[in-house]
Amino acid sequence: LVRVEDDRTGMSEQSLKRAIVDNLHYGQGKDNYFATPYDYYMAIARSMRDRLIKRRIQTARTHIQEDSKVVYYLSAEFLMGRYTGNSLINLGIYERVRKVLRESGLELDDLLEKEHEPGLGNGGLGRLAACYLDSLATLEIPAVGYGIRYEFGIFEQEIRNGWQAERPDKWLSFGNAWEVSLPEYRTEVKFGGHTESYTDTKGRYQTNWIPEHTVFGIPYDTPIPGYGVNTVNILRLWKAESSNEFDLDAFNAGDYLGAVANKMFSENISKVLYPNDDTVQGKELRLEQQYFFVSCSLQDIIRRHIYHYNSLDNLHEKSAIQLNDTHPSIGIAELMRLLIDVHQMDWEQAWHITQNCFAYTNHTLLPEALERWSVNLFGRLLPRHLEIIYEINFRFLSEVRKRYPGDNERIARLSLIEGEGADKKVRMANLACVGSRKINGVAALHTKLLQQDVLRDFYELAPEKFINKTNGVTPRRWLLLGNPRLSNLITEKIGEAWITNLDELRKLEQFADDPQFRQTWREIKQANKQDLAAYIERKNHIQVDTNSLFDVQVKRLHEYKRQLLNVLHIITLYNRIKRNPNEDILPRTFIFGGKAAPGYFIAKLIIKLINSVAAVVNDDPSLEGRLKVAFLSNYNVSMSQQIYAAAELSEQISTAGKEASGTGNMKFALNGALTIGTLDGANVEIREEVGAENFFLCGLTTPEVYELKAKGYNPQEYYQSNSELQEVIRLIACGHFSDGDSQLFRPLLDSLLYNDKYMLFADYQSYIDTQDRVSQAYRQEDNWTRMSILNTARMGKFSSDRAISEYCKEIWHVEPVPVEFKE
Ligand code: 26M
Repeated sequence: LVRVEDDRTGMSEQSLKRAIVDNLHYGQGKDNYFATPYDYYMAIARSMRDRLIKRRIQTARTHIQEDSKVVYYLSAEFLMGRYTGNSLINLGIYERVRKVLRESGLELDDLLEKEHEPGLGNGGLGRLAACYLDSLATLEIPAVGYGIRYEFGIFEQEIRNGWQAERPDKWLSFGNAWEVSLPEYRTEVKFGGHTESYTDTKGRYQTNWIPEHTVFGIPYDTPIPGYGVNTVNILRLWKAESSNEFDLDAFNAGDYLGAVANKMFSENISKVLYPNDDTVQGKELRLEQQYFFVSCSLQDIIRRHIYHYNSLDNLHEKSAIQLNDTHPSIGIAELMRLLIDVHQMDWEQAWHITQNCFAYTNHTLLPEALERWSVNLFGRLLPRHLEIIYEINFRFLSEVRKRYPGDNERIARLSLIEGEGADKKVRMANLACVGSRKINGVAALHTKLLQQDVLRDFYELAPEKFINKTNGVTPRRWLLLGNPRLSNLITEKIGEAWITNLDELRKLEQFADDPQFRQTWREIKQANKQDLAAYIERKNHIQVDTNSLFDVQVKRLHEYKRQLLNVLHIITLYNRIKRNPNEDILPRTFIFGGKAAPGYFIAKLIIKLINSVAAVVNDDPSLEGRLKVAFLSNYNVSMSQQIYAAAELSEQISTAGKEASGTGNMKFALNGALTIGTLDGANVEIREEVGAENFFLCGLTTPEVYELKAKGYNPQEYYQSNSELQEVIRLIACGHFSDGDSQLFRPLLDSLLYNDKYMLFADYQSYIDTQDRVSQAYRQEDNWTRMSILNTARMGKFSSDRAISEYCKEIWHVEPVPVEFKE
C-alpha cells in the first residue's frame, strides 16, 4: 500500500528521502555529484525545518483559538547547541533518517557535525534558557523565547603556546538553515534625546520622548519542538538594522557622515555577545543591547495581545514574562512607558499590570556581578525610563517609610538608586525585585542565601515573593542525544517513559546489583571513553589510557570555580610519584575545558598553568600510563555532550556559597559520573538525591566559610602546616612548569599565599583526602559501577521538565495546551 504524503511533512522513509533530495536540489542547488557534506547537512536541516513549520502553524492557531496564557522567557543569552540532531530526536525520527541516509552511503552523525553551533550565550545562564525552552515545548506550554540574534556569538577559543587566544565566531557565514526572518514584524526602538511634557486636549498630563536615534529590530524565528508532542514553540531573536527613513532625512540634508554614523550605531547593537559572565562593566553598548531586545519583545507582545483582545486591561492574565537575571529588567520601566505614554493608561493600572506580568530569576551571589548603571549614562540613553524609575522609586520608598519609619539605612539599601551626586547608580536587581510578583533563586541553598544576604531587605519586606526553583537540564539533549549507547540500554531495561518522566530512572535501581547489567554499563562507559580518547588524540595529540579514571572539570574559567585547586591535586600526585617512583597511584586522565573572559587575566593564567602542567606531565616517561592532562580547546555545547557521556569523575569544587546552582553537575551525574564536590549550589540536592554514600564530599560548608572569613582567614596558617602543599607551591614557584621562569605564575601564587579569596588552601587537605578516597573507590570496580548506576537512577529531580512544571504552577499559572496535528 502506497501512502501519498507531502514531501514537506511526511514521516515515512520514502517521504524523508524525497524531502532530503528535494532540499538538496532546490535549497542548495546541488545534485549528489556536486554535493558536499555541508550541502547534505543543509538538506537534512531544511527537511526537518519544513516538518516543524507545519506543526508551528498548527500550534499558533491552537493557542489563539484557546485564548491561551503565554510564557515569555526574556534572556540576553540562549546557548542552544546544534539544532538538527535535537529536532530529529524530538520528532522521533533520528533512527529512521539515519537508515535512509545509510542506504545512500551517508553517515548521519558525520553530517550533523557540519552544523555550526549557535553559541549565543556564555555558559550556565544561557544554557539553562535553552533547556527550559525544550521543556516548555515538551510540556505543551505556549511559550516564546525572546533574545538577541548576535552576529558573533561566544568567541572561538584557540590555545597558542598554552595561552588562550580568541577568534570571532562567524556562525552565520555559511547561512543558517534554521531561522526564518519576518521583516514585516520589524519593530522600532528609540534611543537618547530628551522628553517633553504637555497637557493634552483632555487635560491629561502627557510625556513625549524625542529620541536622538531610532533603530529597527527584525525578528528571526527558530522553531522549538517538544519531544513526542505536536507543540512547536518559537525562539524569536532580534537583529538591529538602521531605519532608512532616518538615514534618508540625513542624506537629503546633506549630512552624509551623520547618516553613515547612524547606520553604524544601529547595526552595532546586535553585533556581538559580551563574553563576560562574572564582573559587569558599565558599557553603554551592553545597555543598548538590553534595551533593544526588551523593547522589541514587549512591543511584539503588546501588538499581538491587542490584535487578539483589543485591549490591554487583561495583559497580565494572558502573559507571564520571565526575566532571566537582571539583564532584561529594564523591561519593567519599558512596559510602564508603553502602557502610559503610548497606550494612555493611568499609572496605577499600568503598575498593577506590570507587577503581575513579571517574575525575576536571580543567578548569582557574587556582588561584583550585580548590574548597576550610572544614572548619567542611563539618563543619556533612556531619558524617559530614568524618569519612570525615579517615579517607581518615589512611590516604593514612600511605602517603605510607612513600614520602617526613620530606618534610613534600610531605605537607602532598598532604593533603586545608589549613592549620591555624580556617581549615582541605578540598581537593576532592586528594580527587578520591586517590579516582579515572584523572585526565585536557582537552588535551595542559593535561594536561602538570597533571602539571608544579597536580597535580605527585599525578603523582609515581601517574603511571599520569594520562591526556590532548583535548576534542571533536559534529558533529551543530555542523555538521549548525547549518550545513545546508555539511552538504548536504559530503554531496553525500563522502557522509554523516562524520556519525558525522568523519575522513571529509579527503575534502574533494581539492576544495580545485577552483574550482567553492571558489565554492560561498564562497557558502555568504556566505549564512550574510547570515542573521547580518539577525539583527544586527534585534537591534542595526546594518547590517553582508556583504563584510567577520566577526571573531568569543564565549565567557564573562574577563580571561584577553583580549577586551580584541581591543578594543585595533579601536582600533588606528580610529587608523590617523583618522591617514590614505585608509589601505587591510580592512573588518571585529567580533562579540562572552558573559556575565560578575554579581559580576565587570572583566569587566562590558570589556563596557561593547566597547559604548562600538561606539557611536563604528558612528556615524562616515568608518568606513562599513570597521569595525563588534556585541556580541550573551544569547549562548547556539542563538545560537552561527548564529554559528559565519557566522564567518570565530575569536579564540582566551587567555594561553598559561590556557585548559585551549577547545571553541568547534573549532566555528569545523569550520565553516570560520580561527583567530587563541595556543599554548594545544587550539589547539596544532588547529594541528597543520590545518597551521601554515592557522592564524594569535600571542603568547608557555607557557614564555615562565613565564620572563617569573619574571624579573619589567613592562608599562611594552612600553608605553613602542610608540607605537601608547600611542595606543590614551591614547584610552581621555581619555574618547574615554565622552563625555569619563576615569575610567570607569580600572580597566581601571590593571590593564593597572601589573599586566597576563594579559600583554596583552607580546602586543600580535605580535597586531597577525598581524591584519595576516590582512587580507592575506583579500584573496587564493581562497587564503583553500582554507585554510577545509582547516580543515574536517582537524577529524576534534575529534569528541566520538573523545574518547568514548578514554574508553571507556582509562578506563571499556565496550563498545557495540547495541539492536534493533521497532515
Ligand atoms: C552581565 C553584564 C554584562 C555582560 C555580561 C553579563 C552576564 C552574562 C552572563 C552576567 C552573567 C552571566 O551568566 C551568569 C551565569 O551563567 N550564572 C550561572 O547560572 C546558572 C544557571 O542558573 C547557574 O547554574 C550557575 O551556578 C551560575 O553561575
